[in-house]
Amino acid sequence: MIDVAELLRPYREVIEGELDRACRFPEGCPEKLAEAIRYAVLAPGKRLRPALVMMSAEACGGSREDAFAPAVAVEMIHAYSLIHDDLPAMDDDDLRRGRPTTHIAYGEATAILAGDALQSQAFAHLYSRISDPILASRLMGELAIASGASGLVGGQEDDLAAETIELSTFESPSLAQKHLESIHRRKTGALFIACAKMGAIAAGGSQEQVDALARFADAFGLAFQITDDVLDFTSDAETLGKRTGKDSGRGKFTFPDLMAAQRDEESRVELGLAVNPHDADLRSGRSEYDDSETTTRTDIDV
Ligand code: GRG
Repeated sequence: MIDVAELLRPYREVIEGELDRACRFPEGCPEKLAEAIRYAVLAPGKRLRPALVMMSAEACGGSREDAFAPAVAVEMIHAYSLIHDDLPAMDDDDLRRGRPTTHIAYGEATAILAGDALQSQAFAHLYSRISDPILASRLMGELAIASGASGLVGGQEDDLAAETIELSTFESPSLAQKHLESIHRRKTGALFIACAKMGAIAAGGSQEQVDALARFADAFGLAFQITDDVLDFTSDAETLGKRTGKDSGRGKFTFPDLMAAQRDEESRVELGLAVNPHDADLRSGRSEYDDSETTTRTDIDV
């Protein structure tokens, strides 16, 4: 089996040096804000997204160095999203990466501002590090679209709304699955896709290579989120009865909950109790995604 931590280690080490240098701000940045930014960015993370940028560059015949600027920029966007996600108005979490969240350590206002600053810094970093203006604008475009209203931010908005959605609101489990996948494709997947594309673009990869890596990252992002949901589910199961909104951060609209609902529906079909028009799909075990270009069967056993 591949030791993922070991695979990521050299990428993590190199990018942490780059992140450290990128988060030393010139005069004008108040000390407390700079400290909060460094606290959030340099906290021990897996650096999965920067690694994906660098690996994609290498897959297209480039070097890790070619990908440093977009790798730093995407980790800045990721760090901002984590700071804001942890705020009381969102997931209201006290711990992140094994230590107090940024708003607990520096106060809510400074945490919001640290996230805001990181968003701009990501683009400032690309602007200042990439001398070819066409390359810089392509990279900035990919990152802006992925992190914007129809990507990360839109996915987060729908994810927050989903906390109060009952699965029974949907006409069928397959429609619920479609909505859940759409949330994850934007909230988590869009940034992974941007990583793969930016790495390929930075290395001068062909459009075919960019597209192929984007398809890989799309599937990877969804698999990552399903795994995250399953880990949440199993850790909640361990603390049976102690799950609260604040602890879990999510309602019952997750892949494990959805799979359980689908299984219930299948049992009803087998017993001849279901009257749902989507029952035919359930009987044949097909989801609506089976025919799409980016097939994403997700009937994992949990
Ligand atoms: C606030 C606009 C905005 C978006 C927030 C990041 C995010 C969107 C939500 C975080 C909630 C969460 C746990 C989502 C699951 C996927 C995810 C982004 C996990 C954290 O990423 P890792 O595991 O974290 O790569 P590290 O700490 O290793 O960088």
